[in-house]
Amino acid sequence: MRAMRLYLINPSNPLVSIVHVKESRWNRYRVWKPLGLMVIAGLTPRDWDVTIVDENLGAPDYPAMPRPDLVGITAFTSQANRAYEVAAHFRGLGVPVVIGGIHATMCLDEVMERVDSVVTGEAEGVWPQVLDDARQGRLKRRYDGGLADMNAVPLARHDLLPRRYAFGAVQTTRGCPLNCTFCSVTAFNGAKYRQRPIPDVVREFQSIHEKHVLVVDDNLIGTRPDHIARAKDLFRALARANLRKQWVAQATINFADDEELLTLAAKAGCRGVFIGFESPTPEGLREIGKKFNLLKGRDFRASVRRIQRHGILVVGSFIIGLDVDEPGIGKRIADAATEYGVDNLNTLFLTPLPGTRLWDQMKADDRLALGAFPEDWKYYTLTFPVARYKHLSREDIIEEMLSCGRHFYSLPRILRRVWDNVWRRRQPLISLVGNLSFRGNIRLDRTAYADFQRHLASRCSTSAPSAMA
Ligand code: B12
Ligand code: SF4
Repeated sequence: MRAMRLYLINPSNPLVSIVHVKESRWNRYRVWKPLGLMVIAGLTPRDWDVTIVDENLGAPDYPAMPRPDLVGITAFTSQANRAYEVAAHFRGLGVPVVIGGIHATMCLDEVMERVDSVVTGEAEGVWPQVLDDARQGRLKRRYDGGLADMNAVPLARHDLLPRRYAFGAVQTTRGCPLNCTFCSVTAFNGAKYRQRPIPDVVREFQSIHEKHVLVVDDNLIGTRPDHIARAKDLFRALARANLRKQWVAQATINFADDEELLTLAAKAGCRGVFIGFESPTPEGLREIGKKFNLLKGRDFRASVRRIQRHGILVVGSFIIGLDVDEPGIGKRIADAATEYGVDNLNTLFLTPLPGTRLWDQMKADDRLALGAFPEDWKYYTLTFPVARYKHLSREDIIEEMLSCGRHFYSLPRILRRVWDNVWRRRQPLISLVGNLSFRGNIRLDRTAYADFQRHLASRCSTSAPSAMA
């Protein structure tokens, strides 16, 4: 049997500033590996000749590449347009195209019209069948992987990507019970927190050549005591394996509540954590359903300090554009993040993503300001105001976002943070790089917003009001 050739493609989204590596060299540290495709490659029998194409590293010359027998495309919502362009190119050559991932799952009908076959949900349970069917020329229109058995998650093929990334990537758990209104994770990966066997995770870490690794889990430590116990076991195993890796992860603020957990995480190589604070006000937290942050008596500053004392940097994430947000919210977020003492701040526009509770609500209330799909999906990056916000017009909310960046990333505030890290011997260099990278992006964001506004002005549909109030 001749080897079948498979291309697995991660489409770019030209509007996402984090992929503009050329404009800002700091952005090298913010381009991450397409782990989903590396897992699909890990599920693919070795008699297939697999190439992973990450368009974030530069547009490939597809016509100059050998003709594949099958193309698999992944896509977040924001990548859907480019995914369709790539699909059209290969279908034009008579090559069957399969698409999978979150957008395909949430917007099945739209996707079905543009590809030969769709895999919804997690692919572990169905991908071997897809390949067999493709080999026999009898691909079905749809396969549904549902939720995978975590024992069936293969080692991702870390060997298939070039060594140009700053970070490797690994996943240890899936699913989240918290189901925040704006987030797709519970809808896609389920409410049950599922964990991979620890030996698999250690082996996968060992196969990653980068020194720095992103643990992509949405919440590495989970929510319940048994989840925390598992996280501790994982950290002990990673420390025992003596990997000499430094990694960053996402967690909820309860990471700070257990000294033993923090000690073990640091010993295992944890150097940074992304924490979703989401809103500086209890009303905001209630609006989006982030119950964990509402815990009575929670002192965010003390929690952040406790994490940092273990040599772990904290990146705080906030959302702008909630119904409770009024003019002044940008500065308010910057001040709250400064008061909490986070090392970096990442603020995003409230964005209704398909499949979320927020999407259902905003769609029902006719609050999608950019609703010409699939064309408009490229703006669903959380870096453009795509909805109608209650108290902020489009111009207002952009100004609030810029004001937030200006306040948090003012040079005096950056220097104070970096000095604090020098003083406490806490990775001052990484802190400086991170702060300058975010500061550098403010200029790019300003240009992107101007283009966005021009684009909307040139569209007749912009006659609709841009804010509710
Ligand atoms: C790591 C990550 C990133 C990395 C991206 C790395 C990369 N290129 O993949 C970074 C930080 C760059 C990133 C950026 C963004 N992200 Co992000 N990200 C994640 C995160 C936390 C993990 C993704 C991951 O690696 N999962 C592990 C792999 C194994 O799972 P998977 O990709 O889902 O793949 C499985 C299936 O989907 C399926 N599958 C996937 N692709 C394919 C392809 C084929 C052919 C087949 C058959 C099957 C298949 O099989 C795989 C195995 O089961 C997810 C949350 C999550 N739980 O998924 C959010 C998530 C995907 N991100 C999200 C968003 C919104 C974004 C941004 C738009 C905004 C932002 N700033 O966060 C940007 C946009 C980037 C862009 N290019 O346009 C949303 C997407 C929602 C949506 N509808 O699109 C998610 C779900 C988070 C959320 N809170 O809702 N992200
Ligand atoms: S935002 Fe975080 S805590 Fe909330 S549902 Fe998504 S993954 Fe879970």
